[in-house]
Amino acid sequence: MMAKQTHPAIELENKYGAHNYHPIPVVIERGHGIYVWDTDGKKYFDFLSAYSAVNQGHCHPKIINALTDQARKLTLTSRAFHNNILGEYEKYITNYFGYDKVLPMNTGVEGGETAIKLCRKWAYEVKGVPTNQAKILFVEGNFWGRTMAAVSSSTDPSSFNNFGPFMPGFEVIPYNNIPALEKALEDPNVAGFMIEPIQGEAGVIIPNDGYLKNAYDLCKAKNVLFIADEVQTGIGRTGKLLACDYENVKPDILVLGKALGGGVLPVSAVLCRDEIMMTIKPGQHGSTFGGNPLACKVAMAALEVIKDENLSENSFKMGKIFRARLQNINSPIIDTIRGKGLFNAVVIKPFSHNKTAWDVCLALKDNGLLAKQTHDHIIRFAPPLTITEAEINEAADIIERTILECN
Ligand code: IF1
Repeated sequence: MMAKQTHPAIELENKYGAHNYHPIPVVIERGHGIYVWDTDGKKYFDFLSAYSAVNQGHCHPKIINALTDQARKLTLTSRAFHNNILGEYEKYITNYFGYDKVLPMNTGVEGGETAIKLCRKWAYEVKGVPTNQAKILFVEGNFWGRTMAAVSSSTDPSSFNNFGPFMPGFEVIPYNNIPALEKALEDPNVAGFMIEPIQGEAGVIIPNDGYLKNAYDLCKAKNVLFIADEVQTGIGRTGKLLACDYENVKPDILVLGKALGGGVLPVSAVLCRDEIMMTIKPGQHGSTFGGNPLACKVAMAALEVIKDENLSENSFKMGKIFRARLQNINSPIIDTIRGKGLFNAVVIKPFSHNKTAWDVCLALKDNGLLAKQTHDHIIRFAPPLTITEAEINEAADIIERTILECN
């Protein structure tokens, strides 16, 4: 049997690129809608959606047209000057989500960093916390990016190990644990509580019904800002526009990213009321590309697609069908199935028949479906929200066949 040749593209990555990822061995060349094709022309269901950054599907025509039309006119002015697009976008997105103002950034983690800076500034200048004493609460299993502040709040050694020293003023409490939050909120210097409404990287961890509302109410009672990191759960992924909508919780600070860029550009946004946002004065925060006219046009198209194509509702409906199909798979290697909308995960019994989630993902790839494991034994399944009932059933057939083959 000929040894499998390493694809030239992978050889180049291995030789010239940092080894900071361990990708599934597939080389994608084209994407459209819920599908991607490799360099041999093999077609795959994309069941990762670039970690929920491609909710609208690959190369959505409306989004691509917005990108190319604007790219021919004006792409970047910096914020040293005004442009004719930013104000229109700021009005659009603040009305879309119901907030006074938006601070536009680029990546999700920049959104998180911006939220923390706003929270600290508000703590000192509005709440009256003594300078440099503000504390921000995070929860175990959180993931909000790879910057030093983000890894300073992490409980995952692969995120923080040997990257110290870490950012002070952060405290980590158990997720989905109201008594732990109550206790932490006894400290008058707590300024904010930042959480993912459903934890993504931790493996689609869904808190108990009522947790978000209870946590929000406890924060309100203590004049602490409730900061929702909806970078991955937002923009329709969980079957509502925002995961916080399931409990009618309106975060004091909302962080968006990923699918806000329609799968074509990094676009993030931090939304909040004037009392918080106006604590940052000219020259105190920003970014070269934040709010650039190209990103603004793409983001407006990305949000229009979510609304015009009812993708949050479709996510809800298709998610129910998908989980029902998974629950029907009679396999000894499936431990748990969980999810909301099209944000789902299958927990593989650790080391069942010495099959790991990685092995299952390799077999899924061979059968025409791309997914990626997280934490060794959890496989996330998150297709673009445009998927139809026929397509979700076809994909479920592949997943069922593959899991039964792995038994
Ligand atoms: C990687 C994980 C997911 C996020 C939430 C903020 C950010 C992310 C809830 C930061 C980013 C990405 C990062 C990417 C892979 C992916 C990921 F596996 F790393 F953890 F989705 F779960 N808040 N998540 O999930 O956004 O700065 O990346 O734009 O680092 O490999 P970003």
